[in-house]
Amino acid sequence: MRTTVGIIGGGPAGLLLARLLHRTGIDCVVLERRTRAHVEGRQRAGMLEQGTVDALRECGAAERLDTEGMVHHGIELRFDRERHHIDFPVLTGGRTVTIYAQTEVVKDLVALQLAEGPPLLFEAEALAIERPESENPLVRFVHEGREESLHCDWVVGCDGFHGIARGTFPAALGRTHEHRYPYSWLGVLADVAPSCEELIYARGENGFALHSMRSPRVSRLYLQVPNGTDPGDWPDDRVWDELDARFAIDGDWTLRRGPITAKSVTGMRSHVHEPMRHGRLLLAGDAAHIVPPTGAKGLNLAVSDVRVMARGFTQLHLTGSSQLLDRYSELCLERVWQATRFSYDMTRMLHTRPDRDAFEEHLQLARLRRITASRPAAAELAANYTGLPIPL
Ligand code: RFL
Ligand code: PHB
Repeated sequence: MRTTVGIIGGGPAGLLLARLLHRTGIDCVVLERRTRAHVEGRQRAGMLEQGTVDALRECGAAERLDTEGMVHHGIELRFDRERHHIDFPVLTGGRTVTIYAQTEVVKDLVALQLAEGPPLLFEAEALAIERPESENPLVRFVHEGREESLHCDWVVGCDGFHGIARGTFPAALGRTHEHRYPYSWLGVLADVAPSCEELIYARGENGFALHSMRSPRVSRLYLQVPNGTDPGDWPDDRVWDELDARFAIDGDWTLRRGPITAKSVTGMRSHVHEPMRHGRLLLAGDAAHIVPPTGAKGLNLAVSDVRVMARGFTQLHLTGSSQLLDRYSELCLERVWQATRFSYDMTRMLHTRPDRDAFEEHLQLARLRRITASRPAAAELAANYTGLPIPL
């Protein structure tokens, strides 16, 4: 097989890149090691920045998003039994975010790609990337039990945190920065209408809790739990009781309870790999960087990476200039580090460390009070949450 751009990974990054390239007439092939059902069912992100929504719209992938996505004008911060609204349009000059599950973004992109191309192979696992420094790199992969080669002009690793692309960078040329957090998230899906119109980020006495949603009938909730927690130790009543305690305010508010349909625990880390390009191999999304989910940035960063990359490939295709592609890593990393900083700050401000002390707790509350009392401080949060500009 031969193609211009070989894409490893059919998550949001790989699928959107394929769509953007296809729209400008650049041929590509996507290799995805899992089944379609698995990729479409993976329960993950839910918050799309305005720029992410715009990108999906521009490539004709927002028909369902535009009818089913829930536009949010802010978030609520809860601490000290008080609730505070952060108004995004007022603080950012009109920006909003949209709640639309990653599962749905992926379903929409898969359906378009299977209908219109370019080729998307499921159960096609990339084993190795060869000659990334040359002008004709190749991907060796297994599909339907047969080993095959995909000859490319370029290879893009959109293969997530556990993929093979990042490991292909020579150790001496790459650098990894990592931070691990001493807590995890227990995430649940519940068949019950959301208890609020906006997302609630709560700093409770026993730790963080987040109220999100998937639809007018399905709630998505998260609880900070210790690393190594077994979801089996959290029967439904315990989950609801703890959520109740962490969201508690002085005043009227009720958390609606309903049947829990899924429960899982996710560890939290920050991870950045520099650079994001080596020869003709480029990385995008979780393959290059991971942020803790508190800032809701992971999927949005994956989208901004591939937007920059698609611009670069388009420039090369139309003008023969590789100027943008040559700056790909530098352009993306600027925004990646800003999102890494924001996600780290949000996480540290809202979670309780196992080695908590009174000094740290006072600082957390002082940060939260500053945000709710000072318009510039709130505007800074709103600008980061709704998404910093893409350097294009
Ligand atoms: P993905 O989604 O991991 O996709 C990578 C794909 O590559 C495939 N693959 C291979 N294919 C072929 N050959 C190989 N050798 C391969 N190795 C791997 C995998 O099967 C997979 O299909 O990465 P991508 O595309 O970069 O997308 C990134 C996002 O999925 C991720 O950043 C977000 O889900 C993070 N995230 C959130 N991001 C947001 O922007 N907003 C949120 O609200 C948000 N909430 C979350 C989140 C992530 C969470 N978890 C579970 C980590 C909430 C949670 C709980
Ligand atoms: C989600 O809806 O899954 C979600 C929303 C916001 C976050 C993290 C996860 O910060």
